[in-house]
Amino acid sequence: MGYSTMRTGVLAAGLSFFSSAAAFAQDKVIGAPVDKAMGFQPAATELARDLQGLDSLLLWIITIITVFVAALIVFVMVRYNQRTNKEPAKFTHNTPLEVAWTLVPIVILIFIGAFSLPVLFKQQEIPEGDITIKVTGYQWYWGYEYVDHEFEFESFMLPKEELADYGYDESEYLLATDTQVVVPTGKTVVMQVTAADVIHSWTIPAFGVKQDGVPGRLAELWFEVEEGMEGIYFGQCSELCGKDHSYMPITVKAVSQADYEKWLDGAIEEYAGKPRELTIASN
Ligand SMILES: [Cu+2]
Repeated sequence: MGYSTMRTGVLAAGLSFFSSAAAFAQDKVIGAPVDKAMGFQPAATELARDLQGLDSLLLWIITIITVFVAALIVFVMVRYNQRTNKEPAKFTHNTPLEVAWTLVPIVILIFIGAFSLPVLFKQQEIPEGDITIKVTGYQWYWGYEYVDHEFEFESFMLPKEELADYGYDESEYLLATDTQVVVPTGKTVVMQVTAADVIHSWTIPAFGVKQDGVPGRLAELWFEVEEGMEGIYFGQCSELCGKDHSYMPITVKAVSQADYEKWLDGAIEEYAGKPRELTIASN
């Protein structure tokens, strides 16, 4: 086999791989950072919506307190400066005032806690998952294991020149990976997060999840992408883990249940996993 035929063979193999990858091109990118934007990425899960709601509630409370304190300072500066208030008051205590400025912050903190603790517990109480995926952080890439089907694959950042081959835009450099974590919408996904060398952190901002992967430990997070939110979501390793920390992004692709099963069958074949049990016309 001459060089050119060998090259053609490699190209053909590459192309057949890309032909499945090229289908990415139509996928809508939902969870990605936007240049100069300040808000959150669109919330794709209930958890993310809760977090964003809590954030705006806190922003209101912070704003009201800041404006109130600033107004008090300005009032004191104007009303009680040396010129307008020649004879300063001599008292040192005011019991009602002291009781008030102790009680009011307590009430504010209890109010905040009443909203923030349920959000925290919802994240931390891991429900029974429809799908379990174990994610392992390595220096510097991610490994994913679909535990129910006993197959695993790795996920590397795409170099600039390969983005187009996978259907990604130039602007998705540093975010897009060669393989994607594919999950169905409307299903509970439990991610078991760990690491093999140093501490990494797995996150998808649009899902409102982030979890450190610590070597020797298995932590969990969960999410359920809402139906109608099918698309691509990006995240990045969020725990400084060495030289290429900025080059181990995360790509999750949320698809419909039917597309998920199609992908799953292909992945089981490609990565030699355990076939899924076929449910006969039960749904
Ligand atoms: Cu890292």
